[in-house]
Amino acid sequence: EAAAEADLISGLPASFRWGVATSAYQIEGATTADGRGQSIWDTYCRVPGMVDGGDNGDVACDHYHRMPADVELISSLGVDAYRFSVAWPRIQPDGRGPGNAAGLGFYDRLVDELLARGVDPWVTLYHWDLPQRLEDAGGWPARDTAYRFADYAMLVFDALRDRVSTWTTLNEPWCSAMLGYYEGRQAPGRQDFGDAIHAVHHLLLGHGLAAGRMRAAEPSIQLGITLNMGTSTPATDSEADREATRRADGLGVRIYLDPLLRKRYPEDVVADLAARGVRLPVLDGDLEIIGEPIDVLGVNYYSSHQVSGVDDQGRTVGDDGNPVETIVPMGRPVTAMDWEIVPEGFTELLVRLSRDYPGTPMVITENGAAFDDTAATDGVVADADRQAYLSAHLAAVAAARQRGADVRGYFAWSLMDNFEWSYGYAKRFGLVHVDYETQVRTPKQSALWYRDTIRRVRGS
Ligand code: PNW
Repeated sequence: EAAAEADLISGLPASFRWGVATSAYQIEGATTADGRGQSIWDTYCRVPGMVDGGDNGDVACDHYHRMPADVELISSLGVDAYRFSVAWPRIQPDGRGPGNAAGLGFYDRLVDELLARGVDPWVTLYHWDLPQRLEDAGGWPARDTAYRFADYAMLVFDALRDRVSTWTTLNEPWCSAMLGYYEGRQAPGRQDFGDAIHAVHHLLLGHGLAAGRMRAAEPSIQLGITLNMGTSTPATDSEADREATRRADGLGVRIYLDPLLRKRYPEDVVADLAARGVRLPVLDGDLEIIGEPIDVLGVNYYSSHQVSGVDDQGRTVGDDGNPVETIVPMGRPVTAMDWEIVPEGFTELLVRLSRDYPGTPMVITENGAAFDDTAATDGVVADADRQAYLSAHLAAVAAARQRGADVRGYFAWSLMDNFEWSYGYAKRFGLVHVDYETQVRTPKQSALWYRDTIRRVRGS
């Protein structure tokens, strides 16, 4: 198995881009330094019961104070690129107004450190840390937030555009909208389906407004958005299961990709929403803005799902009056997140995207796994499970390329263990182990394997 995977991985071209990824709130800490304002995650972490262990991002990996050493660590892995996000409340503490020079200064120095070591900076403008003031004014369900986002994007863009060529507007708008405003499992923890659907549209609008302004200022930039996606398959061939799968894919994948790449929302999704009494708040001209051409589609992949439209009582409509959509385990091994390990779902997703949405190159902007690592002993963290996960999924990417999917790069999630949102510090996704008592970083076996794999594929 490992040998077959290694063969596939060896077939990746020398031009394939390799990286590691993080996000601001998950690693930086220093949440009050240099005039940073409060974000919805600072607030959410303080609501009792929302985050495991009562954890928060106040200190995290203390990356804000350890950045040069962390860049050295990144460089030691031999990657081409580092994907990080900018914390909006460091740039605009209240979500509007002029840029905070001290906050911008941190990312300015980070970019310089990366470039000095030959690592290409990939900037993500929004990885979930909305300024709390904007949430108080309505958050993403409010249209104004899209315009605020575009203003913020231009502040960062103007500060870094002379050195940064690859820009991602949003990370995983599905999580922002659905987990944040419908399921309440992420900040700001609201639970209203209509609000979540309004958030979807305003996130996309914010992306389009920012993308249009960045492109107008600098036509040559590499511009993209990152979506989390998986393959949904019906649990059985029944009509109910096939319909539930269509709906899951509609709200998980097509409600984003159709407006972004075809300038329209999918008709079946619009009809499903109408049946639930909800409407996308589209104004004239919005789809033209959202459909601003992008150069790269960022794909985050962790798992795939088997979907059923029937609940455990045999019903197709639940107590809430909505059609049933349940996930039926496939009986695969799982990670520490309880997410099933389904590498072939990754291949299927990439091949399907390249067929349904041709012409847009893809980069894997996140892929990785949490496992219950043993603590670092004598400088060694033996994480064979993570290495096996990465190997299987890189091979899945290579297999998708052989079937015509235009995938140009891969970023492992994550550079180091960090604040895993509502799971706190208990879930470790890092290639590098972090001791949160001492902040000592120890590359795990998977990190060394990743470094050697990159070297081998490059042939250097
Ligand atoms: C992504 N889901 O989140 C995020 O981009 C990262 O910040 C995060 O650390 C990583 O994946 C691991 O969780 C997701 O429920 C959160 O399907 C939830 C889901 C998917 C991705």
